[in-house]
Amino acid sequence: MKNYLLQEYNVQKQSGFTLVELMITIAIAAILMAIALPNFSSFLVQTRVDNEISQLQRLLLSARNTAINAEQNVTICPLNSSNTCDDNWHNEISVFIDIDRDKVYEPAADERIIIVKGAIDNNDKLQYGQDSIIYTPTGSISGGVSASPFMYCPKDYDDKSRGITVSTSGRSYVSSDTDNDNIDEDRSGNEITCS
Ligand SMILES: [Ca+2]
Ligand SMILES: [Ca+2]
Repeated sequence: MKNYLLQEYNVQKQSGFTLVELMITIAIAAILMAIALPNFSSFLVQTRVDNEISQLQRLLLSARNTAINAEQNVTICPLNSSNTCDDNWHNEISVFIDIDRDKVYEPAADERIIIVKGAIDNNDKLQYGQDSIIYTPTGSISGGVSASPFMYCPKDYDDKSRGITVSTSGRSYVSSDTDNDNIDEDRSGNEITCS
């Protein structure tokens, strides 16, 4: 009898998880997933926005540097199917030497493409108040800049929106969270929000 009890005890000891232990494990895993998943998606969105903003900043810098170094007018804009600037900034954005500053890319007139950035995520927004920015050989802007900055707003995460302000001197400034509330402001202190 004593041996039998001991044997039964051993069997139970060896069986690994009891049902209660298993349920607790699953419950903890479920809680961890519930905490981790939204953080993970938010991290992915943040990465996407940061990546797009740095690509756009690189595009603006290349446009300005090319204008200065090549001593040519350089236009940055989304080109439509007739190689003309339009304001669909969520599409591919091109930087090209625009000798006659007419916001039309004309390879036949020796104009050439410098760099192109791919279209953004379909559900996100990228807005700017003008259809183009034209850099002159001095590095400054011809034809003015939009009063509001470039604004990149990811779908469902408005607070993760970021922007770039281009000044008429040709310099550009990436937005930052100047008042530490986890939302980016432009240089004038206005929060970045798309319309
Ligand atoms: Ca042209
Ligand atoms: Ca802020």
